[in-house]
Amino acid sequence: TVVVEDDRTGLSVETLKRAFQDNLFYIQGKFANIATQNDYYMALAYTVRDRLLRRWLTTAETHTHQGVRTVAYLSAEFLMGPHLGNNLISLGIYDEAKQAITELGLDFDALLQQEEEPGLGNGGLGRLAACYLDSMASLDIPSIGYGIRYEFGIFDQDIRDGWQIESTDKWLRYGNPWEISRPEWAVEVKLGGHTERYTDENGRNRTRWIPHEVVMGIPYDTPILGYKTNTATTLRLWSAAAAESFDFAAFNSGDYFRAVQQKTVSETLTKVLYPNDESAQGKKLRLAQQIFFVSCSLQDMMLILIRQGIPLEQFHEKFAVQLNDTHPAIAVAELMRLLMDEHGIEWDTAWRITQKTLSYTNHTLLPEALERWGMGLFSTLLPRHLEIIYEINSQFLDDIRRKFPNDDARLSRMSLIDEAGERYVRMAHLACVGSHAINGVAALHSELLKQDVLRDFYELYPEKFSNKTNGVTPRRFMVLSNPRLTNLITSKIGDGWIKHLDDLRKLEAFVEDADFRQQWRDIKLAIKQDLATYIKQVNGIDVDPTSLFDIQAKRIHEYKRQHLDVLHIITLYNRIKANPDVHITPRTFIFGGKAAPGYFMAKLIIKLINSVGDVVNNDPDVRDRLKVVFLKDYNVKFAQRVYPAADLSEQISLAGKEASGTGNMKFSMNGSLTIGTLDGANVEIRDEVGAENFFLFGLTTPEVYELKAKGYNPYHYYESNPALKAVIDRIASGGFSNGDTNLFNPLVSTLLYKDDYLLLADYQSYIDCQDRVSQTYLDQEYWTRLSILNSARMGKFSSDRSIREYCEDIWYVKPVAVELKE
Ligand code: 26M
Repeated sequence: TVVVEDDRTGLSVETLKRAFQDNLFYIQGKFANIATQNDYYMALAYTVRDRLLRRWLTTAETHTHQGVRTVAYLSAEFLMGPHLGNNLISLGIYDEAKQAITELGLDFDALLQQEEEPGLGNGGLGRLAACYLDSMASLDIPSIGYGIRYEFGIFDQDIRDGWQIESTDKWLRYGNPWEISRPEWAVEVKLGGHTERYTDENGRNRTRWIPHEVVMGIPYDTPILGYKTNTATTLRLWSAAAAESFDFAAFNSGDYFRAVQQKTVSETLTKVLYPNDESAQGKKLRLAQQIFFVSCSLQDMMLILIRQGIPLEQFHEKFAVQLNDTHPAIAVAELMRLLMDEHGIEWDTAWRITQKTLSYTNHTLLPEALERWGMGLFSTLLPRHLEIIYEINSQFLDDIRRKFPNDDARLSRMSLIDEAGERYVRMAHLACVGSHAINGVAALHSELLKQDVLRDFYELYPEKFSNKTNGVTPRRFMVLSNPRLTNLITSKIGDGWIKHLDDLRKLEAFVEDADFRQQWRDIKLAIKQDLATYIKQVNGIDVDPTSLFDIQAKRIHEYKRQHLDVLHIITLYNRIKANPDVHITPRTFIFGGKAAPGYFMAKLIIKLINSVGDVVNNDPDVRDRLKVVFLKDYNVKFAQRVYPAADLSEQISLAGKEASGTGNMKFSMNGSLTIGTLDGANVEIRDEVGAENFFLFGLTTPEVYELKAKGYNPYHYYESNPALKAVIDRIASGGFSNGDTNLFNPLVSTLLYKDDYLLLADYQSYIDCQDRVSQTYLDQEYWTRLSILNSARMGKFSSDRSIREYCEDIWYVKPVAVELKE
C-alpha cells in the first residue's frame, strides 16, 4: 500500500520537501530559479507553522472547555529570539528538516540564520519572559503571554571608530510568518479626558470616564509549542491602531486631514521599544504603552470569560496574572476600574478579586530603576486610575495605622504617593499592595528586598514574600545552541535531561573518563574555532582558538563593571610592557552588549574596550598572546553562538546590585567556568557546582554596605596599589587615545573620586583571582573536569524548575494534558 502523508502535517523527509516546495510556490509566489534566501526561509517557516497549528488550536479548545485556571504573564518585553530552530526542536523534526533542505541543495544553517529575530526586549527581563513561556508550554501549563508588538524592537548596534552607533530594528520588513493577526478580537483603550459621577438604573453611584482619545488594540498571536508535547500556548502582542469610529466629528466636519493625523498619533503608541534598561525616566508615551497593553490584556481575559458565560466574580479563579516588574503594575488600578466602572462590581468584591489575581516579580535593587510617574503626567493621561489609586491608598494607609499606630514616617515611606517634593505615583508600592504574592529573582535578591527596598512592605505583609530563583530554557540554550555538546551528553546519559535537567548529574560518572574528557575538549575547541572564524570575518581580528576565551556578554552598565574586566586586560598589558618575556596564559577577551543610547558612561566604556583592543591587538610586544574583541549587535541569535564558545564567563557585578543574572546560567550549562562575585544567582550557582569549581572574588554585600557606611575613598586604593595606579595612569595619560588625555577623563575621574560600584576596592581581589584562572587553564585535564562538573550540576537553573515553583506557590495551577483528535 502507498501511504501519502498530508502536506500540511506530515513529518517525513519526503513530505517536508514537498510541503516546502509547495509553500515556496503558493505562499512566496516564486519559481525556485528566482527565489531569494529569504523566500526559502519563509517557505520553511510556513512549513513548520503548518505543523504547529493543530496542536495550537486544540490546546486553546482544550483549555477553554476544561475551564481551568490560566496563567497570564504580563510583560512589556518578550525577547523571543528566532522561532524557526526552536520550533523544529520542539516538534522533534530538526534532523528531518535539515535533511530535507540539504537534499534540495540548500544550506540549512544559512536558512536558520536568515531569520530576523523579534528583539522586543532590552535584556534579562525580556529574555526571562521568553524562557518562562517555553517552560510553561513544555510543562503543559495553561498560559498566555501578553505584551506589546513594537514595530521597532531594540536598536541595531554598529561600531564606528570604536563608538556605538544605533539604527532602527526593522524586524517586520520582510513579514513575520509566525504571527496571525486577530482584528476581530480588537479592543479599545481610553486615554486622557475627565471623569463624571452618575446614578445607574439601580440607583447606585457610579463613575464614568470621558476620555480625550480612544486607541484600538489589535492582537497578534504567535504559537509557543512546548518541547515534545501537544501543548502550544500563545504569545499575544498588541498593536495600536486608530479607532475608526472615534473621531467622527472631524470626518463629519470635513476635516479629513485632522482625522488622518489622529491616526498617526494612535499608531505611534506601539512604534518603538524604549531602549533603556535599569533607568526609568517618566516619559508620557511609555506610560501610554503600559496602560495600553495592560488594558488590552485584561479586557481580553474578560471577553474570554464573557463569551463562555462565566461571571466576572470568578475572574481570579480563571486567571493568575503575573506582573513582570512594575511595567504592567497599572493593572492594579485598571482591573479595579474594569470590574467596577465597566461591569458594575462593588469595590470590596473587586478588591478581593484584584488581590487574588495579581502577583508581582521585582527585578531590581537599583533605586534609579524604581518606576514613579509625575502626578501631572499621570492625572492627564489616567484621571480615573488616579482616583482609584487615591482610594486604595487611603484604605491602605488606614491599614498601616492600625498595625503601626503613631508612625507617620512609615506612612510617608509606604504611601502610594511620594509627597516629599514634587508628587509621584510609586508603581512598586502599587504592585505590592494590589498583589497577593511578591517575589525576587534569586535568593540573595529576595533577602535584600525584604531587608532593604521593600522592607516596610515585608513588615506589613511577610506572608506575601517569597523567592523564585530565575532559570533558563535548556531547549534553546543547550539543545538548539549547542548541538555538538547535546549529542555527546545524550550519547552518555540519554535525552531525558532535556526535560529533567537534574539528570545532568549523571555526567559526573564520566569525569574520570579520559576519553570523555577528550571529546568534551574537542567539542569546545571546534566551537571556539567557529567563533574565531566569525571574528575574523566581522572584526578582522585573528584570534587563537586554543587561547582562553574569556567572555563578558550582557547590557553595558557601570554596575556590571565591564570596565573592571578592562582594568584586568591593561594589567596584563602592563606586565608585558614591563617584561615582554613574562609568562602570560594566552587569552581572548570577548565583549558583547548594547548601551542605552542616552547612557554616556556606558557608551564610553564601549569606546574604551575598542581603544584598548586597538592598542593591545597591534602591539608586537604582545606577540598575539592577548586579543580584545568587541562583538557588535549582541542579540539572542548571536548569544546562542557565544555561550557555547566560552571557557570563562565574567559575572563581576558589585555584590548586591545584580538581581539574578541569567547569562551566568547559560554559560555554565555549556561548560564554561565562572569568575564572579557573590551577587545575584552567582551565589546559588556556586553552591550547586561547589566552591572549588568556581572562581570567587570581591567584597560581599555586607562588606559593601560597611565600606560605604564608613566612607569609601577610591583614591586611597589608587595611591596605595602601584599596579592599579599604573593601569589608571595609562588610560589617563592617553595610552589608549593617541595621547588625548580628555577622552576617557569622565571615566577616570569617576573611578578616582566617586566609584559608586567599588571597582578600585575589588581590583586586587579580581586580579589575584584572574591569576588563579590563568594558572588553572594551563592544566587542561583539570580544567576539563571543572567544565564537565559545571554543566553536570546546573540542573537547578532550568526555567522548568522556576515555573514549577511559581505554579505551586503563587499561581495554584496544574498541568493539563492536550489530546490530539484525529
Ligand atoms: C523602564 C522604564 C522605561 C523604559 C524601560 C524600562 C526598563 C526596561 C527593562 C527597565 C528595566 C528593564 O529590564 C531590567 C532587567 O532586565 N533586569 C534584569 O532582570 C533579569 C531577570 O530577572 C535579572 O536576571 C537581572 O539581574 C536584572 O538586571
